[in-house]
Amino acid sequence: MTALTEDQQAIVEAVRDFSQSALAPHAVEWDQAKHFPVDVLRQAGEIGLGGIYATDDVGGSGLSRSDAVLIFEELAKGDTTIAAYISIHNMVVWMIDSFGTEAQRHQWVPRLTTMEHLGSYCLTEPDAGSDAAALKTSAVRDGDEFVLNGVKQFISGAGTSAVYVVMARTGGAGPKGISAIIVPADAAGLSFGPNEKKMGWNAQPTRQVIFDNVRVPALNLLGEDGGGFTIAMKSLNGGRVNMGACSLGGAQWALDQTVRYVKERTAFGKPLAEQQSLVFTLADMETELQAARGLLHRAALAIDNDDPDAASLCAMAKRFATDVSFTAANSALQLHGGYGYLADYGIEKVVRDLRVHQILEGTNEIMRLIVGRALLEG
Ligand code: FAD
Ligand code: 2MC
Repeated sequence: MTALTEDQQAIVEAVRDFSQSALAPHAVEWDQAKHFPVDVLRQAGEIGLGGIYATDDVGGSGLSRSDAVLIFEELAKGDTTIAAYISIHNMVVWMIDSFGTEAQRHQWVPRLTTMEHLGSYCLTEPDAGSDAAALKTSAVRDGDEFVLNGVKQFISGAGTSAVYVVMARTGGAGPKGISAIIVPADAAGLSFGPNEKKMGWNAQPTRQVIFDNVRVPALNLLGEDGGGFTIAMKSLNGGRVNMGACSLGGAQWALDQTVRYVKERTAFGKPLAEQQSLVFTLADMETELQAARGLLHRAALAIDNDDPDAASLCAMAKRFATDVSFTAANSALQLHGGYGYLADYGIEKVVRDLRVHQILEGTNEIMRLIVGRALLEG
């Protein structure tokens, strides 16, 4: 990774201020209370985090994906769960901003960029997760409306979000039969399952989104009929890099805590920092996090440059960053001994939060599938 520009340094400092003052002091409490801090998300919107790479005529910040990696690492140092939700919200905003008509962009995006309205990304179904192109939720054209039926599973922000971008089947089997449709929360026939009980990510809700003859105007079709799978995948490329950056931020925070801790904690008459085996662990953590940072920035640049190998690089970066960050966070817990296992220290929360990054936005097995296919086809 090259040195930051002056603008990037200013962005990092502003986001760090927000993350350390508005997120970090509350992260443990929100996790325990399973509280989704919508008011704090609105504050994030006020400093431009609701539309990080959306265009400015609809309130976006117009930043690059490379800037976004820096932003998500800083946010995640304060609260990995909230950082990750802000990434999902940005995926939704980017989809409407990039593939929407002028009318759609102006109708939906301005209230999303301020985060007055929150967004949810609806791809996964109870029977279609990794094999996303097998999704069954249908959207049938009836005059100037679509009628949606089906169930989306594990939807982040569901029940609180105002705007749902839903990948639904408007045509035949496979990816080309899928379209992206904007569904507002107040559409009749739309309902939500209970908030799932989870290992981590407790400060944001995860629910089913249920469509029972939900009618929306045909004008809510995003992009072309049959183009929804490609839109969803392009959005995921950026989401995967952001999720890697959220992992990195959480793990970097845990490493920083651990460096401090081993200097203070004594055992066998000297600080833990004088045990060479522990220093080697810290050195490996630092090395792997630096490698992840480099790969994430390489992948973000590939999106910024519209490189043909962007999807593969994003998959590599997501797989690598989420794996090494989870391992580093788990090592941080180990080096804190029994205290690492206590909620007050915040480390066990980061371990729980980072675990799911190896599963969502495409499991790390699917990331290997994407990289492997590109390698063999290239
Ligand atoms: P499956 O696809 O059933 O996979 C099960 C196992 O089999 C995995 O280990 C997988 O890697 C492996 N596997 C499957 N196929 C292959 C293969 N070909 N080769 C090798 N291994 C394979 N989805 C959304 O659309 N929007 C959201 O906002 C959202 N938020 C989420 C939040 C949370 C907390 C969670 C847990 C999930 C969320 N998801 C969301 C869904 C998430 O993307 C899926 O869980 C994920 O893609 C995996 O799908 P699955 O759970 O159906 O697992
Ligand atoms: N970027 C751009 N285009 C892509 C792409 C990507 N990353 N992945 C696939 N495509 C295109 C692909 O090029 C093809 O287009 P075309 O026919 O024009 O060449 C089309 O999409 C179909 O792709 P495949 O033929 O590769 O489809 P297949 O069904 O074999 O595999 C797979 C697709 C497995 C890569 C995809 O289903 C996948 O990514 N699965 C994981 C699902 C996932 O990531 N879910 C995350 C849900 S969101 C979430 O978890 C949140 C927390 C928000």
